[in-house]
Amino acid sequence: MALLPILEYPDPRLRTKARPVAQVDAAVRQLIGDMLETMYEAKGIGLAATQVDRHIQLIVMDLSDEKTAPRVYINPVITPLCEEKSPYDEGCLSVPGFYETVERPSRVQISALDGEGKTFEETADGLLAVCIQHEMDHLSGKLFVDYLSSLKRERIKKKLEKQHKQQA
Ligand code: QAP
Ligand code: CO
Repeated sequence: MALLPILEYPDPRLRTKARPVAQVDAAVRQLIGDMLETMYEAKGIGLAATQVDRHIQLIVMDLSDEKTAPRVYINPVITPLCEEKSPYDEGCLSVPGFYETVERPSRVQISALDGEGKTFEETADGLLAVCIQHEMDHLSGKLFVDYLSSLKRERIKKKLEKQHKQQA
């Protein structure tokens, strides 16, 4: 297993649209392991392949307190199950240090392949519903900052660009 570098906003590679996974083979399984390790090390609860510059439809997540419940979603499809939206203070490993409220449908149906390539379905609400929608946005090149006012988004962009320059 290996730690992978995480792309940070406003890196244009975060705007790439992910392709579907054709086959859950050894290379995909390797990437799943590396992404889980990377997510745990960064103290994240969710990570999309886009964030580690791999443009395939793959998401890893672990919402458990003890970090003992890894979840894998390949080629996920979601359908909202209600009109009602709920607010949540979201963050992102690609937008470190910033948290803002985003509203999304409160209940969704998820259909995906698991880490073995087997189809599964589940109904999500609460944090799982927020997280799967946030991570699926990454697969289509979208970030939570896109839901904010342009003023807030520009402020975040400038602060991160400044940090990146100081790191370089
Ligand atoms: C997406 O986000 C998410 O700024 C996953 O300094 C977030 O794992 C879904 C993180 C909230 C639902 C609700 C962010 C770690 C982790 C930071 C994350 C940071 C360190 C974010
Ligand atoms: Co994110």
